[in-house]
Amino acid sequence: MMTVSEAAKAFLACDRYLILTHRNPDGDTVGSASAFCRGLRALGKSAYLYRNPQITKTYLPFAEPLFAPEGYVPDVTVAVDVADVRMYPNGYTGRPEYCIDHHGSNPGFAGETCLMAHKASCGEAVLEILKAMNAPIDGDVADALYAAVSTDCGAFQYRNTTADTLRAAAELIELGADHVALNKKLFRTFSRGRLTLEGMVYTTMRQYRDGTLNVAAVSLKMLEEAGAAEEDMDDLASLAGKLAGVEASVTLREMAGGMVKASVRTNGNPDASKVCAKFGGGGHVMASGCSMECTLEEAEARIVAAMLEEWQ
Ligand SMILES: [Mn+2]
Repeated sequence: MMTVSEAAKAFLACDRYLILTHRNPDGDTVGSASAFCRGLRALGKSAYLYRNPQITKTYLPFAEPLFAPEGYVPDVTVAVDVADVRMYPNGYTGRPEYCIDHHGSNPGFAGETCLMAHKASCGEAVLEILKAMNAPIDGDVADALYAAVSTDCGAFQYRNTTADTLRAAAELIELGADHVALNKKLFRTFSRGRLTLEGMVYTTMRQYRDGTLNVAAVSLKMLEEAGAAEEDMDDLASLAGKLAGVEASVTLREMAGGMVKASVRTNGNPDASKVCAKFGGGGHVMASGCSMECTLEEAEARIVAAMLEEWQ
């Protein structure tokens, strides 16, 4: 494990960088990678991003101008926000020399890791490292880091948000991040397909246990009728938890091939990871997932029974 100053020293000593984002890329990995890449360039280094084919429309503007050209040969590869080798981006087969991360579960797969598990986002770790390197931080770097920080803490609403998260955001605004435009783009703008689908979810969700358990079931037919694409599915599992009186929620999503994916969210009771373990899944006490091979109706009956059984 490297400290921030050890990481800064190591990064100042290298010259040609390739930066890796993770599989199913989110705002934190893309924003962190983009900012780190631009910061390294401002220090006179050569730096590019691995061409992660899964980056969606929302985050592509941060990444695309920095994608490595065909045949680029780096001296070092740095993974950012990559929690595990299973999270390597599609097509990547190497082993990164360095990793900057904030996932406490990171097993240290890279040569050296700077792990800041107390941070809500990897973006906050990158900000500290860039400052320790005395890298110039311009508006583009600040924008990318603000996107990273704000998306990983759900616009400063998730439980991982701390006073330090807000201080990092404040610092980024002072450094030129356009937080008003970014908040609008990242949190207040949705496709017609997404809004139509949300309407369907809200009007079809069902309550159990005197309204303390809420279940939303999303069928393939609903997706088609709503005109919703894969990129419209972000954070779908948070909708069912918004109903007043709800203590736990389940979001079921019908997948192609007869599978149903379940996302369970609770206040801690029942233990979501125990519920999902019954179906071969897992995760955290308050947020877990699992898959079942059955119809949506069967999945709902099974998971509701499992929830009631685990509920203290
Ligand atoms: Mn992250």
